[in-house]
Amino acid sequence: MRIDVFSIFPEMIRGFAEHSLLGKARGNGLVDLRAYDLRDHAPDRHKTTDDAPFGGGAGMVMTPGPIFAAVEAADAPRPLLYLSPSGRRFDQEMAEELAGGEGFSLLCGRYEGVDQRVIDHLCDGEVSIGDYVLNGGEVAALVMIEAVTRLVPGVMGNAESGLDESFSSGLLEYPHYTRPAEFHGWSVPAVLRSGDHGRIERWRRAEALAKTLRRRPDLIAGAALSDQDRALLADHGYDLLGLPTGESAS
Ligand code: JCQ
Repeated sequence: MRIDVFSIFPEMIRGFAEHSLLGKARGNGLVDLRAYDLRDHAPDRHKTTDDAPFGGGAGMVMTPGPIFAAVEAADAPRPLLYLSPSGRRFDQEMAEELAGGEGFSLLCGRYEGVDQRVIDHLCDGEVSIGDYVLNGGEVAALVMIEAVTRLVPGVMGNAESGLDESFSSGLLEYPHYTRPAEFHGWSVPAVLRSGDHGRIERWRRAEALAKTLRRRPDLIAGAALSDQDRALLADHGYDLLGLPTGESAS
């Protein structure tokens, strides 16, 4: 998988890649991550990549010339996605789509963002990682790179640990415990030490369902609950509004 990133701070991308699981994946040849410096395509000796906005106002806007030149010189893989708070929300489904492809590219803006003609005539889409404002697209690009590359077979240390996690089922994760069985007076739920794998599986599913109902009821719509799930929730003291109905059965 090839990922090209266009930024005036390419060292942010390179540094992260070195100090993450991505380092190994790149060594394996599984991920080919390339970070380009937009300043290399600036027209002047001051390496200017921004200018004042037409129409006036505060802040600076990234000029289209260096961005078009950098993307064309790299022959960047498509889709080329621009990171900004105005984009389509990045989620696990988009990560899975990108992980299933041969590659993609990310454009990171700074200041007030890029000239609109870059978005309209060079990029294939605009993506947001959430409803907050960052100083530039680099951190958002790193979030996308990590979420996508960990889905590429062979990238994670443990190939299986990526599969059973939060969101692959459409639900939040069940709680995890390890030794010691009692810590500062807090015990691990007895069911997990029972050795009854059927009961453990049902308990975990019930916990995941109940937690999702309580914290993220919006996710339940897309999770396709079975009749067994409904029964499990009722058994564990929850109705479909996420409210406990009484005493919980373990
Ligand atoms: C990405 N969610 C937030 C890009 C303009 C300051 O205005 C801009 C900031 C950016 C950086 O990206 C984000 C972002 N997803 O802030 C364009």
